[in-house]
Amino acid sequence: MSSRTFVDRARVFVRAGKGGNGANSFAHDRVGKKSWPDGGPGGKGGDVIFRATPHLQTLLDFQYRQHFSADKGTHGSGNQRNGRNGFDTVVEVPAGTVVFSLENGEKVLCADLVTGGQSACVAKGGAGGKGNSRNLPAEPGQPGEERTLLLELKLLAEAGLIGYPNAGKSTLLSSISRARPKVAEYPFTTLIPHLGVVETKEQPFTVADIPGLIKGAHEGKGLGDEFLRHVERTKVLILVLDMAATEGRDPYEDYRILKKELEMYQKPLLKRKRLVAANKMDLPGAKENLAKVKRRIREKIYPISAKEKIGLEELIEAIVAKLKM
Ligand SMILES: Nc1nc2c(ncn2[C@@H]2O[C@H](COP(=O)(O)OP(=O)(O)OP(=O)(O)O)[C@@H](O)[C@H]2O)c(=O)[nH]1
Ligand SMILES: [Mg+2]
Repeated sequence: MSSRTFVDRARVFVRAGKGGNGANSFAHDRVGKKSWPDGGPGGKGGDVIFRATPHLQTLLDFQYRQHFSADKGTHGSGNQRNGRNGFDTVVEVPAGTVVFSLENGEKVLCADLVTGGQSACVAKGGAGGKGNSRNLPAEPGQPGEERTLLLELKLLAEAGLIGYPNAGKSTLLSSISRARPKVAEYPFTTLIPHLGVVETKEQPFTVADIPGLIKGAHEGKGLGDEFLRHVERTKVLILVLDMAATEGRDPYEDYRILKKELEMYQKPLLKRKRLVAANKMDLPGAKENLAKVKRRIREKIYPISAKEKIGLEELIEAIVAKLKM
């Protein structure tokens, strides 16, 4: 997917159907001497329903269509006949879409549609009005709910790659899966998240490669940190360090800053199961740096070369083990 077709935010307007009016009707006997009320109730207005589908990966369609409304209920009629209920409008959204409604400028969580098939009513159709058959005046149908909704897509991956730009995240994803994100020797090559499936005999799993993080990302530096939302749902994070320090930074400092940025984005991300991958071990200086870093980091570190495909099996095994925990 290109950065033009991957869209992970949208604003839409939904309006449910109005309920049909209750009928104001009178029945008469044959000779026309007696009459009695017999108005039936109006039908209920249709709901607007959002349903998650695994077949969509982007909110792109909502750039072209933002208004969704449901059918109205029809009016009741004489002889106590009910109006017909309005048809619901079902809108498909990608699995992983979080729906917020905007109420007085505040974002209120409305639904979290995580798995395919899951659905939520985002605007309820108005009730039909009662007819006059109860010896009370007929009532009009109620209006359907109307809302402004904000949609946010959070990708569903089991593992997420976190690292500085150029650390080799996209190279790693392409070495362990069939995904082919762009790889280049300049920072911020990856602008949108990419997903790949790692086919292991035991347990295939999905990995998300996201844009690089830098110091101050939580203040908007670099590409900012908002794409971290795509790893919010992962079970394991893989911190990818450039152990050869090809850009002159200290790999231990990178580790510290990445953790800090995770914490600043959302504290629980720091508690997420995690692995450290020391990348670019094929380059000079990497071994020495690894030895230094090992003295300062208590976590187990997996030395790899994403480019030369070294150490990847051990890393994959470790990810599977964490996923099973
Ligand atoms: N020698 C060597 N080079 C690597 C290795 N992994 C990645 N590279 C190189 O490092 C550069 C950056 O790789 P990418 O995979 O694009 O890095 P990234 O982390 O995805 O970068 P952003 O998308 O900018 O965040 C490319 O020139 C890769 O060829 C490795 O294990 N060894
Ligand atoms: Mg990349």
